[in-house]
Amino acid sequence: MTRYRFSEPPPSEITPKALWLSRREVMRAGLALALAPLAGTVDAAPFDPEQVVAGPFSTDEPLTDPRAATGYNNFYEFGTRKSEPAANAWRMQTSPWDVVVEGEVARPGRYGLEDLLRPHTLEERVYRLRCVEGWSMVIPWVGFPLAALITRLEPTSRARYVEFETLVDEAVMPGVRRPVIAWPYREALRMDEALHPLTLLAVGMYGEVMPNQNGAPIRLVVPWKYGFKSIKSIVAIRFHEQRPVTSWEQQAPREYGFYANVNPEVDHPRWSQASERRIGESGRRPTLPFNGYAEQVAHLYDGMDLRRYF
Ligand SMILES: Nc1nc2c(c(=O)[nH]1)N[C@H]1C(S)=C(S)[C@@H](COP(=O)(O)O)O[C@H]1N2
Ligand SMILES: [Mo]
Repeated sequence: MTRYRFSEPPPSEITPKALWLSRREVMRAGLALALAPLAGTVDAAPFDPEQVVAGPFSTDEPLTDPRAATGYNNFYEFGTRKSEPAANAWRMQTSPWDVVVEGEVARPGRYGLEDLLRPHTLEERVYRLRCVEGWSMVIPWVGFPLAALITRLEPTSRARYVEFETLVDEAVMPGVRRPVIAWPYREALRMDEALHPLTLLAVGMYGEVMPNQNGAPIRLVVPWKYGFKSIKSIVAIRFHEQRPVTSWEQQAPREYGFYANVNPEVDHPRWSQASERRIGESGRRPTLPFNGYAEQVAHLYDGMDLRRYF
Protein backbone atom coordinates (compact mmCIF):
# COMPACT_ATOMS: atom_id res chain seq x y z
CA MET A 1 0.00 0.00 0.00
CA THR A 2 0.94 3.62 -0.40
CA ARG A 3 3.29 5.37 1.94
CA TYR A 4 1.63 8.45 3.34
CA ARG A 5 2.89 11.93 2.65
CA PHE A 6 1.69 14.63 4.95
CA SER A 7 1.44 18.32 4.20
CA GLU A 8 4.06 20.36 5.99
CA PRO A 9 2.86 21.57 9.37
CA PRO A 10 3.51 25.16 10.43
CA PRO A 11 6.89 25.49 12.24
CA SER A 12 5.15 25.81 15.61
CA GLU A 13 3.62 22.37 15.14
CA ILE A 14 6.64 20.52 13.86
CA THR A 15 7.30 17.36 15.79
CA PRO A 16 10.40 16.26 13.89
CA LYS A 17 10.04 12.65 14.91
CA ALA A 18 6.49 12.27 13.63
CA LEU A 19 7.58 13.27 10.14
CA TRP A 20 9.99 10.35 9.93
CA LEU A 21 7.85 7.67 11.46
CA SER A 22 6.52 4.87 9.31
CA ARG A 23 2.85 4.89 8.42
CA ARG A 24 1.97 2.43 11.18
CA GLU A 25 3.91 4.42 13.72
CA VAL A 26 2.20 7.61 12.62
CA MET A 27 -1.09 5.80 13.16
CA ARG A 28 -0.05 4.77 16.62
CA ALA A 29 1.12 8.28 17.46
CA GLY A 30 -1.90 9.98 15.89
CA LEU A 31 -4.96 7.78 16.02
CA ALA A 32 -3.90 6.09 19.23
CA LEU A 33 -3.74 9.51 20.82
CA ALA A 34 -7.24 10.37 19.61
CA LEU A 35 -8.56 7.00 20.75
CA ALA A 36 -6.67 6.82 24.01
CA PRO A 37 -9.73 6.30 26.26
CA LEU A 38 -10.69 3.20 24.26
CA ALA A 39 -7.27 1.60 24.19
CA GLY A 40 -7.54 -2.09 24.94
CA THR A 41 -11.30 -2.30 24.55
CA VAL A 42 -11.60 -2.17 20.75
CA ASP A 43 -12.55 -5.63 19.56
CA ALA A 44 -12.49 -7.37 16.19
CA ALA A 45 -11.72 -4.88 13.44
CA PRO A 46 -14.35 -4.90 10.67
CA PHE A 47 -11.58 -5.37 8.10
CA ASP A 48 -8.04 -6.54 7.61
CA PRO A 49 -5.84 -3.63 6.47
CA GLU A 50 -3.78 -6.07 4.40
CA GLN A 51 -6.84 -6.81 2.24
CA VAL A 52 -7.40 -3.17 1.26
CA VAL A 53 -6.57 -2.40 -2.40
CA ALA A 54 -5.80 0.98 -3.97
CA GLY A 55 -8.99 2.40 -5.49
CA PRO A 56 -9.62 4.86 -8.34
CA PHE A 57 -10.20 8.64 -8.25
CA SER A 58 -7.53 9.35 -5.61
CA THR A 59 -5.93 12.77 -5.47
CA ASP A 60 -2.18 12.95 -4.94
CA GLU A 61 -2.42 16.15 -2.90
CA PRO A 62 -0.64 15.96 0.47
CA LEU A 63 -2.69 14.28 3.16
CA THR A 64 -4.07 16.07 6.17
CA ASP A 65 -2.26 15.12 9.35
CA PRO A 66 -4.34 12.32 10.91
CA ARG A 67 -4.27 14.12 14.25
CA ALA A 68 -6.16 17.03 12.68
CA ALA A 69 -8.54 14.72 10.80
CA THR A 70 -9.42 12.88 14.03
CA GLY A 71 -9.28 15.82 16.42
CA TYR A 72 -11.12 18.59 14.55
CA ASN A 73 -14.54 17.19 13.67
CA ASN A 74 -18.18 17.95 13.10
CA PHE A 75 -20.35 15.30 14.73
CA TYR A 76 -23.00 17.35 16.49
CA GLU A 77 -24.45 14.35 18.31
CA PHE A 78 -21.31 14.57 20.47
CA GLY A 79 -21.31 18.37 20.81
CA THR A 80 -21.01 21.33 18.49
CA ARG A 81 -17.39 22.25 19.29
CA LYS A 82 -14.77 20.76 16.96
CA SER A 83 -12.96 19.09 19.86
CA GLU A 84 -16.05 17.46 21.38
CA PRO A 85 -16.44 14.47 19.02
CA ALA A 86 -12.87 13.34 19.81
CA ALA A 87 -13.51 13.86 23.53
CA ASN A 88 -16.90 12.14 23.70
CA ALA A 89 -17.41 9.67 20.85
CA TRP A 90 -15.28 6.89 22.37
CA ARG A 91 -18.32 5.99 24.49
CA MET A 92 -20.33 4.91 21.44
CA GLN A 93 -20.52 1.10 21.04
CA THR A 94 -19.84 0.27 17.41
CA SER A 95 -19.88 -3.51 17.69
CA PRO A 96 -22.29 -5.22 17.23
CA TRP A 97 -23.79 -2.77 14.72
CA ASP A 98 -26.90 -3.25 12.60
CA VAL A 99 -28.16 -1.26 9.63
CA VAL A 100 -31.88 -1.38 8.83
CA VAL A 101 -32.81 -1.33 5.13
CA GLU A 102 -36.38 -0.21 4.32
CA GLY A 103 -38.69 1.23 1.71
CA GLU A 104 -38.68 0.72 -2.05
CA VAL A 105 -36.29 -2.24 -2.06
CA ALA A 106 -36.54 -5.95 -2.79
CA ARG A 107 -34.24 -6.98 0.07
CA PRO A 108 -35.30 -5.02 3.14
CA GLY A 109 -34.16 -6.15 6.56
CA ARG A 110 -31.77 -5.72 9.43
CA TYR A 111 -28.18 -6.35 8.32
CA GLY A 112 -25.26 -6.89 10.65
CA LEU A 113 -22.24 -4.81 9.69
CA GLU A 114 -20.24 -7.94 8.82
CA ASP A 115 -22.98 -9.06 6.42
CA LEU A 116 -23.04 -5.64 4.79
CA LEU A 117 -19.27 -5.67 4.29
CA ARG A 118 -18.53 -9.30 3.49
CA PRO A 119 -18.99 -9.41 -0.31
CA HIS A 120 -17.22 -6.12 -0.95
CA THR A 121 -13.58 -5.45 -1.76
CA LEU A 122 -12.36 -2.59 0.38
CA GLU A 123 -10.45 0.15 -1.41
CA GLU A 124 -8.36 3.05 -0.27
CA ARG A 125 -9.33 6.30 -1.97
CA VAL A 126 -7.79 9.66 -1.15
CA TYR A 127 -10.63 12.17 -1.32
CA ARG A 128 -10.93 15.82 -0.39
CA LEU A 129 -13.66 16.71 2.07
CA ARG A 130 -14.89 20.34 1.98
CA CYS A 131 -16.92 21.51 4.95
CA VAL A 132 -19.64 24.06 4.26
CA GLU A 133 -17.98 26.17 6.97
CA GLY A 134 -14.96 26.81 4.73
CA TRP A 135 -12.26 24.32 5.73
CA SER A 136 -11.11 21.26 3.86
CA MET A 137 -9.03 18.14 4.43
CA VAL A 138 -7.48 15.39 2.26
CA ILE A 139 -8.12 11.97 3.74
CA PRO A 140 -7.26 8.41 2.64
CA TRP A 141 -10.61 6.71 3.19
CA VAL A 142 -11.11 2.94 3.28
CA GLY A 143 -14.43 1.78 1.91
CA PHE A 144 -16.40 0.50 -1.05
CA PRO A 145 -18.74 2.15 -3.54
CA LEU A 146 -22.26 2.67 -2.22
CA ALA A 147 -23.41 1.53 -5.67
CA ALA A 148 -22.18 -1.99 -4.94
CA LEU A 149 -24.38 -2.26 -1.85
CA ILE A 150 -27.38 -0.66 -3.55
CA THR A 151 -27.14 -3.17 -6.40
CA ARG A 152 -27.19 -6.02 -3.88
CA LEU A 153 -30.22 -4.60 -2.09
CA GLU A 154 -32.22 -4.36 -5.34
CA PRO A 155 -34.20 -1.13 -5.12
CA THR A 156 -37.57 -1.20 -6.90
CA SER A 157 -38.20 0.81 -10.06
CA ARG A 158 -39.98 3.39 -7.89
CA ALA A 159 -36.85 4.16 -5.82
CA ARG A 160 -35.58 7.61 -6.84
CA TYR A 161 -33.87 8.69 -3.62
CA VAL A 162 -31.93 6.99 -0.86
CA GLU A 163 -32.00 8.29 2.69
CA PHE A 164 -29.57 7.62 5.55
CA GLU A 165 -30.00 8.01 9.27
CA THR A 166 -27.47 8.24 12.11
CA LEU A 167 -27.70 6.54 15.50
CA VAL A 168 -29.36 8.51 18.31
CA ASP A 169 -28.31 7.40 21.79
CA GLU A 170 -28.82 9.96 24.54
CA ALA A 171 -26.79 7.86 26.96
CA VAL A 172 -23.57 8.44 25.01
CA MET A 173 -24.39 11.45 22.81
CA PRO A 174 -24.61 14.62 24.90
CA GLY A 175 -25.41 16.66 21.78
CA VAL A 176 -28.79 15.05 21.10
CA ARG A 177 -30.23 16.34 24.38
CA ARG A 178 -30.42 19.76 22.72
CA PRO A 179 -32.51 20.40 19.58
CA VAL A 180 -29.64 21.73 17.45
CA ILE A 181 -31.32 19.90 14.57
CA ALA A 182 -34.26 17.47 14.56
CA TRP A 183 -32.51 14.21 15.51
CA PRO A 184 -31.78 11.70 14.15
CA TYR A 185 -29.37 13.27 11.67
CA ARG A 186 -30.80 12.44 8.22
CA GLU A 187 -29.24 12.84 4.80
CA ALA A 188 -30.22 11.70 1.32
CA LEU A 189 -29.02 11.46 -2.26
CA ARG A 190 -30.76 11.24 -5.61
CA MET A 191 -30.39 7.68 -6.90
CA ASP A 192 -27.97 8.65 -9.69
CA GLU A 193 -25.77 10.43 -7.12
CA ALA A 194 -25.91 7.42 -4.83
CA LEU A 195 -24.93 5.12 -7.70
CA HIS A 196 -22.07 7.35 -8.87
CA PRO A 197 -18.74 5.49 -8.55
CA LEU A 198 -17.25 8.35 -6.47
CA THR A 199 -19.78 7.84 -3.67
CA LEU A 200 -18.18 5.79 -0.94
CA LEU A 201 -19.35 3.92 2.13
CA ALA A 202 -16.30 4.25 4.37
CA VAL A 203 -15.30 2.01 7.26
CA GLY A 204 -11.79 3.31 7.83
CA MET A 205 -9.25 6.04 7.22
CA TYR A 206 -5.42 6.15 7.03
CA GLY A 207 -5.44 2.37 6.67
CA GLU A 208 -7.09 1.88 10.05
CA VAL A 209 -10.57 1.21 11.36
CA MET A 210 -12.75 4.36 11.36
CA PRO A 211 -12.38 6.33 14.60
CA ASN A 212 -15.72 6.92 16.32
CA GLN A 213 -15.49 10.70 15.94
CA ASN A 214 -15.21 10.26 12.15
CA GLY A 215 -18.37 8.14 11.92
CA ALA A 216 -17.58 4.56 12.93
CA PRO A 217 -18.40 1.95 12.03
CA ILE A 218 -19.80 3.05 8.64
CA ARG A 219 -20.35 6.46 7.05
CA LEU A 220 -20.88 8.08 3.70
CA VAL A 221 -18.24 10.08 1.81
CA VAL A 222 -19.60 12.15 -1.08
CA PRO A 223 -16.55 14.15 -2.12
CA TRP A 224 -18.18 16.65 -4.50
CA LYS A 225 -20.70 17.83 -1.88
CA TYR A 226 -20.31 19.88 1.28
CA GLY A 227 -19.30 17.75 4.25
CA PHE A 228 -22.71 17.69 5.90
CA LYS A 229 -23.95 15.29 3.20
CA SER A 230 -21.35 12.72 4.35
CA ILE A 231 -23.44 11.30 7.17
CA LYS A 232 -21.73 9.35 9.97
CA SER A 233 -22.51 6.23 11.99
CA ILE A 234 -25.33 5.04 9.74
CA VAL A 235 -28.09 2.84 11.25
CA ALA A 236 -30.76 3.06 8.53
CA ILE A 237 -30.88 3.18 4.73
CA ARG A 238 -34.27 3.89 3.13
CA PHE A 239 -35.32 3.96 -0.50
CA HIS A 240 -38.00 6.47 -1.48
CA GLU A 241 -40.02 7.57 -4.47
CA GLN A 242 -40.32 11.14 -3.13
CA ARG A 243 -37.39 13.28 -2.08
CA PRO A 244 -37.00 13.07 1.72
CA VAL A 245 -36.38 16.24 3.72
CA THR A 246 -32.89 16.14 5.22
CA SER A 247 -31.96 17.43 8.67
CA TRP A 248 -30.04 20.53 7.63
CA GLU A 249 -32.53 21.41 4.94
CA GLN A 250 -35.31 21.16 7.52
CA GLN A 251 -33.35 23.26 10.01
CA ALA A 252 -32.31 26.11 7.68
CA PRO A 253 -33.58 25.66 4.11
CA ARG A 254 -32.14 28.97 2.89
CA GLU A 255 -28.66 28.00 4.10
CA TYR A 256 -28.41 24.28 3.38
CA GLY A 257 -29.89 22.94 0.18
CA PHE A 258 -30.64 19.34 -0.68
CA TYR A 259 -27.96 19.19 -3.39
CA ALA A 260 -25.15 20.92 -1.47
CA ASN A 261 -22.74 20.58 -4.39
CA VAL A 262 -19.51 22.43 -3.62
CA ASN A 263 -19.85 25.65 -5.63
CA PRO A 264 -17.54 28.66 -5.28
CA GLU A 265 -20.11 30.80 -7.11
CA VAL A 266 -23.01 30.23 -4.75
CA ASP A 267 -22.31 31.76 -1.36
CA HIS A 268 -23.81 30.67 1.91
CA PRO A 269 -26.14 33.51 3.00
CA ARG A 270 -23.76 34.34 5.84
CA TRP A 271 -20.34 33.81 4.21
CA SER A 272 -18.52 33.35 0.90
CA GLN A 273 -17.80 29.89 -0.54
CA ALA A 274 -15.19 31.19 -3.00
CA SER A 275 -12.18 29.98 -1.01
CA GLU A 276 -11.25 27.50 1.69
CA ARG A 277 -8.69 26.88 4.39
CA ARG A 278 -6.96 23.55 3.85
CA ILE A 279 -6.27 22.27 7.37
CA GLY A 280 -2.51 22.33 7.95
CA GLU A 281 -1.83 25.11 5.44
CA SER A 282 -1.56 28.82 6.09
CA GLY A 283 -3.64 31.14 3.94
CA ARG A 284 -6.57 30.16 1.76
CA ARG A 285 -6.93 28.43 -1.58
CA PRO A 286 -9.69 28.86 -4.17
CA THR A 287 -12.57 26.41 -3.88
CA LEU A 288 -13.08 24.35 -7.03
CA PRO A 289 -16.50 23.61 -8.58
CA PHE A 290 -17.74 20.25 -7.29
CA ASN A 291 -14.70 20.26 -4.99
CA GLY A 292 -12.48 19.41 -7.97
CA TYR A 293 -14.62 16.49 -9.18
CA ALA A 294 -16.47 18.40 -11.94
CA GLU A 295 -15.15 16.15 -14.69
CA GLN A 296 -16.73 13.14 -13.00
CA VAL A 297 -20.04 14.59 -11.79
CA ALA A 298 -21.01 17.86 -13.51
CA HIS A 299 -23.10 15.95 -16.08
CA LEU A 300 -25.45 14.76 -13.32
CA TYR A 301 -26.74 18.31 -13.12
CA ASP A 302 -26.99 19.18 -16.82
CA GLY A 303 -29.80 21.64 -17.41
CA MET A 304 -30.26 22.39 -13.69
CA ASP A 305 -29.95 25.93 -12.36
CA LEU A 306 -27.37 25.33 -9.60
CA ARG A 307 -28.15 28.70 -7.99
CA ARG A 308 -31.70 27.57 -7.46
CA TYR A 309 -30.85 23.94 -6.65
CA PHE A 310 -27.95 24.71 -4.29
N1 LIG B 1 -24.31 12.14 12.02
C1 LIG B 1 -23.57 13.19 11.64
N2 LIG B 1 -22.89 13.13 10.50
C2 LIG B 1 -22.13 14.19 10.10
C3 LIG B 1 -22.10 15.38 10.88
C4 LIG B 1 -22.84 15.39 12.10
O1 LIG B 1 -22.86 16.38 12.85
N3 LIG B 1 -23.55 14.28 12.44
N4 LIG B 1 -21.35 16.46 10.44
C5 LIG B 1 -21.10 16.55 8.99
C6 LIG B 1 -20.18 17.61 8.62
S1 LIG B 1 -20.79 19.18 8.71
C7 LIG B 1 -18.92 17.36 8.15
S2 LIG B 1 -17.94 18.64 7.58
C8 LIG B 1 -18.36 16.00 8.15
C9 LIG B 1 -17.04 15.96 8.91
O2 LIG B 1 -16.42 14.71 8.80
P1 LIG B 1 -15.03 14.43 9.55
O3 LIG B 1 -15.23 14.75 11.00
O4 LIG B 1 -14.72 12.99 9.32
O5 LIG B 1 -14.02 15.35 8.95
O6 LIG B 1 -19.24 15.04 8.75
C10 LIG B 1 -20.61 15.21 8.42
N5 LIG B 1 -21.40 14.10 8.94
MO1 LIG C 1 -19.39 20.48 7.42
